[in-house]
Amino acid sequence: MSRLIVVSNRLPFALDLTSEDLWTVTPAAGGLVSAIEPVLRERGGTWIGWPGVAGEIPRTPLEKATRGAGYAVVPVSLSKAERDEFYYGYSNEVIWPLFHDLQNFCHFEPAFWETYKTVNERYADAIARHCQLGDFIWVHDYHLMYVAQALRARRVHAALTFFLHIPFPPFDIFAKLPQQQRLLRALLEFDLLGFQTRRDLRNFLQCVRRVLSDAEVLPSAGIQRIHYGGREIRASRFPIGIDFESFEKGAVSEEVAQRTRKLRAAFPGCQLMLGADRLDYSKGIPERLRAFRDALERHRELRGRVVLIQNVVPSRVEIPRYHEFKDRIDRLVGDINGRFSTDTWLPVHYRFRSLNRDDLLAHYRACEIALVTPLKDGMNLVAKEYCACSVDKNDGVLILSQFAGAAEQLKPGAVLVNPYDVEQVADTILKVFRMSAAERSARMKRMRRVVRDENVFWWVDSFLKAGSQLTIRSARIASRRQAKITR
Ligand code: GDG
Repeated sequence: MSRLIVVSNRLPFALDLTSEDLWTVTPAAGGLVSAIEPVLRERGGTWIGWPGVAGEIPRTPLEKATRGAGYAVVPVSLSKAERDEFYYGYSNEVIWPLFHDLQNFCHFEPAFWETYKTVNERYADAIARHCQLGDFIWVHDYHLMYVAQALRARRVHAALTFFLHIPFPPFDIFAKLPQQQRLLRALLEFDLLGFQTRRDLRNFLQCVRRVLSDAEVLPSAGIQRIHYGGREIRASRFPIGIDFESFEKGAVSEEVAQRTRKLRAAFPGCQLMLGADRLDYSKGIPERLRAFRDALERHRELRGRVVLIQNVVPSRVEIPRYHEFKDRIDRLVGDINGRFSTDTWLPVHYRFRSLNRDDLLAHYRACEIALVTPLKDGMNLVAKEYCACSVDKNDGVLILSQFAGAAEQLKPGAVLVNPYDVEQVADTILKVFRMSAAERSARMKRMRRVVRDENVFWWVDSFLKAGSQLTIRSARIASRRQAKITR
């Protein structure tokens, strides 16, 4: 079995210097970490990434953070200017909004691209220093799309694989990117490219066809093949999953059961509806709040009988747009509670912080309805985690955005909505509020089956299977090359 080298922008924790000159270690929240951590913990390997602190990386806190992890950690450092232009700039003010179809939110600053390349080169250096013949090198996500090109320039000929966690946009939107050609050429330096859904794979292939006249997409039923620069690149869909068993086990634990009972008891006679997201404009939080407001306005039977628990995990607050976005959420929550609350009922319970795992699981288990309504999402793991934790008679109902990658797998059980259609979402809230226990259970059973079968280990196995032949082949070629040189 090859050694697994995972490369992602962030490590699974963040180091932070407090005002008292003390270092704190916070587990990173977010989909990528939730998915990769259990895999590396189980099979070992190396994780290369940035520990979230600009400037020099403090050795002792880093060692403390990684002790007992079950895998090796290789930190990559970023200066403040690099963090601003690579992470906040190109990654999160160009690629993130564009790939979520929100081109008006993009800040196309040419200097961002230069820093993006420089930082990708630093990751490439870290990989080149740590990888050995036969390693399975797996680069993750939109921050590191230039890494393979940087590695090829460093004469690394190993097989390189890449997975995109966010959506890939359709050509009409991708074409707005000033570096569209350079980015696609860089991506085609990988040997295997993985996407979340059929939609993303189709968009990517369409962009390759339209933007690169020297690339050829071969018609194929399974894994797609692209001929480019005398090489063959493979691309396919690998929908990411969750560690189903650990969520289900966690949800039935005594600790979580107790918190679940407490949460339910706090809202007698009400159905609980959950929103749990990172602070991000792609997650559709204001649209969801407007839909809830509309539901309370038009459907009086919901008043006093439904509560929306909206938890938002702070994220990227240094970017002004995220700050403004949080203000919008605060105002909407204030408006709804100001208009509809009574002496005994508050319609929205809103928190702006990260829940600990047991609390998060208790929320999943306690809430009869989950509102997962991103404007666009690569997958959305919250939707899957909610299903895994719906352990009481399969009684949870999932209202899911048709634009979340998860909709492709969960559509037989979820109630799909267009998150932009406030009235439709409002009517759907009423519909699921009235939904019979039998229908809820039948829908949830279907979803739980998919989430259980297509879990995170299945995802990793299918990706590794698709990539391992390439790794073995390139290791053989490299050792032949080495033998020739020594002869
Ligand atoms: C990216 C893509 C894709 C949420 N609230 C709390 C908390 N969470 C955890 C959830 C979940 C994760 O955060 C969020 O994952 P998502 O998948 O929903 O979203 P992104 O962070 O945007 O992830 C996404 C994913 O990568 C994986 O490929 O699905 O489309 O955008 O795991 O559990 N965790 C804790 N407290 C909270 O309050 N501890």
